[in-house]
Amino acid sequence: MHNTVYLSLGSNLGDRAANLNSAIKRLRTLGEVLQVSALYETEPVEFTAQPWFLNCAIDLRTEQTPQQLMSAILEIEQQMGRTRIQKKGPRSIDIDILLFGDSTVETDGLTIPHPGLQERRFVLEPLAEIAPDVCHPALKRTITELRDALPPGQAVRKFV
Ligand code: PH2
Ligand code: MG
Ligand code: MG
Repeated sequence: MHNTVYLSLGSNLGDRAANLNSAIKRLRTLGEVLQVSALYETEPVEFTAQPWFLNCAIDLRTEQTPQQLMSAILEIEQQMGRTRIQKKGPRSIDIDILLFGDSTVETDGLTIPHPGLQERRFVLEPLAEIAPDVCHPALKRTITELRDALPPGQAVRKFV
C-alpha cells in the first residue's frame, strides 16, 4: 500500500542547499517524491547558538513501513556524514518524518506525527506550501491553521 509521507529536511553546516538537494536525490530511491517546497532560511530554535538553517519539506509516496523508512533515513544521514555531538545542534543534514498518512506511531526511536511540528515555524511554513489542507491526525487542524496559530517570532524567509 502506498503511503503519503511528509518529511522535513534541514541543514546548517557546509553547503546547505547542496546538502538538501543531495538528501532529496537519495530519498528518491525510497519512493516517489511528489512535491518539494522552496528552500527557506530559518532562525535556529530550541538550541539557538548555531548558524541559521536551510529547511524544506517534501512529499514522499512510499511502500515502506514507518520503521523501514526511519532506518533508511538514518542510513542516508550517516552516508552524508551526519555526526551527533550536540543534541539539536549543528548538522549537515537532518531528515525528520512529520506525518505518515494518518498513522500514529509511538516507539522508543520514533514518534509520528513529529512531536515538535506544531511549534516550529521552520517546519510549518514549508509544509503549508505543499500541504496546506492536510489535517494533523491527532490535533485535527490543518497545516495552514497550525501555522497561523503560531506565536510571533522564529524568523523564516524564502531562500533565493
Ligand atoms: N532543527 C532542530 C533544532 N532547531 N532550527 C531551525 N531553524 N531549523 C531546524 O531544522 C532545526 C532548528 C533540531 O532538529
Ligand atoms: Mg530535527
Ligand atoms: Mg532528526
